[in-house]
Amino acid sequence: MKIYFAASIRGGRDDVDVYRQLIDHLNLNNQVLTEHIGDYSLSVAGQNQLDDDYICNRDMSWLAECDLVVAETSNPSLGVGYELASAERLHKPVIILHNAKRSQLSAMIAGTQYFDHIFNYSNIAEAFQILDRELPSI
Ligand code: 6IA
Repeated sequence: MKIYFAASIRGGRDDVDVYRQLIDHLNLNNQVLTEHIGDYSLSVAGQNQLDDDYICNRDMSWLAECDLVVAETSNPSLGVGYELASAERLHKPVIILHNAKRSQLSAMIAGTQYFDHIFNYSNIAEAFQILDRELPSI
């Protein structure tokens, strides 16, 4: 299965270690199209020379191609919110992982009926368990 993993970049990179572990876990039996989200060297400051049009078009074409979107939403991100709304428009299955100890999920996501696979987790082992339980039924 091709998975579009979405998580914060310019919204803040505090959770990059969690993103890396989730991507590695998903990649065991799937293909994550957006592996760069877990790249430690991808800093907020290092983003400025990149062509935003190119990034946005490439990501939207990956989103159209994927079989599933997995979003880690604990660090609020405008880009992830846009990707989630785009996933709904494209009728893509979506799994949202949120660590409630870190933040409260936006009402615009929690209150959208399309997003009916929202899971709170408190540690990485729990997040792996949720993915292993949910992915086979996608
Ligand atoms: O608003 P944010 O930057 O936090 O939005 C993050 C989301 O937008 C992620 O889920 C990504 O899919 C997408 N995104 C934002 N910036 C990039 C990006 N920058 N590359 C790919 N997707 C991005 C350049 C990185 C590259 C040179 C390795």
